[in-house]
Amino acid sequence: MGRIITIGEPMVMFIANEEGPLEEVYNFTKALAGSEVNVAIGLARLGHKVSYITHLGDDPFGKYIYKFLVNENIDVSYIKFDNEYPTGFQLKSKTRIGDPEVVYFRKWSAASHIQENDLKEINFDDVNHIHLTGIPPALSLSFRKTIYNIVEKAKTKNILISFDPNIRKQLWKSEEEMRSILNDIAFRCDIVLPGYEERKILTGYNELNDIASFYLEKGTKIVIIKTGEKGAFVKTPTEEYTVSGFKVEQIVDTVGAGDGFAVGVISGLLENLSLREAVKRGNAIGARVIMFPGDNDGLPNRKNLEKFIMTHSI
Ligand code: CKP
Ligand code: MG
Repeated sequence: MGRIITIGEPMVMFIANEEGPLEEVYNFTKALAGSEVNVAIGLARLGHKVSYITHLGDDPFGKYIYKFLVNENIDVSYIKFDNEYPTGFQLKSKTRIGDPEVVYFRKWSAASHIQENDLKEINFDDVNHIHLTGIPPALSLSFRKTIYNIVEKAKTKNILISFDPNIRKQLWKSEEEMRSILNDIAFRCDIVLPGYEERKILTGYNELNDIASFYLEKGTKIVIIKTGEKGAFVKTPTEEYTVSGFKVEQIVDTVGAGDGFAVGVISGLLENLSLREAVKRGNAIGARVIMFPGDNDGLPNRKNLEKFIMTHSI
């Protein structure tokens, strides 16, 4: 099945137990957040070998995250503890309508101090897939350079790279900078996975076909646009189609759906499923994730994935 590498910033997350503005909430549940770490967890639960690269503060948050990842069977040998900078954290509100409010406390975090030098120790020899997102390039210049460096390394070794632009406007200096960096990285990657809300901001286009062509014309090989409950739209230089979504009885929390989707696509491709079947699995995992309050607690093991596909197909 091969080995996967992903890199990012994990955070402790406090999920509000009560609805309403975050400043009025008294009770929170502690959990783990971070787009790339969610993907690592999902892939490991399906039995894949995943190495996760990050820096953690030498503090209780960092230790909690480290233990969480060890328990999930993720390779933590490239994780470094930093005794100068802390582990970041975030708050997430509880809501019945739309997306929850997310507030970060991550400026100057240990992970934002990741630098190109950190890649020197990494063994890329048996790596088949690298998954990246648009969050690390927003966190610091050194992390941005590290992402460019990993893309270059992957290219010289013919490793497939997937990229989820994951727009987080509050982390960028300007929308213009965000757009140009995220698209520049996307053009260098093999698979790009934009979200429905992200499409217009990144490409200026509204139509799925135009958005996909925007990336394909610049070198991306596969574009998969997530379209929420409608499923996903896929375009490659030779074909284009829609893959329908899954039934969701009750939306509990929308965060993490995109990461669940990436888990399905990546694991499917590594297991030699057709692209269509891999996207179908992505839709299933994304749908399951939003039925849970945390960002990764809905990521299934193999048995739960099979069960979900059987019971929730439309
Ligand atoms: O796009 P998604 O809802 O799948 O991403 C969720 C993650 O890393 C979440 O866990 C959060 O901590 C973050 O994205 C972020 O930095 O916003
Ligand atoms: Mg996303």
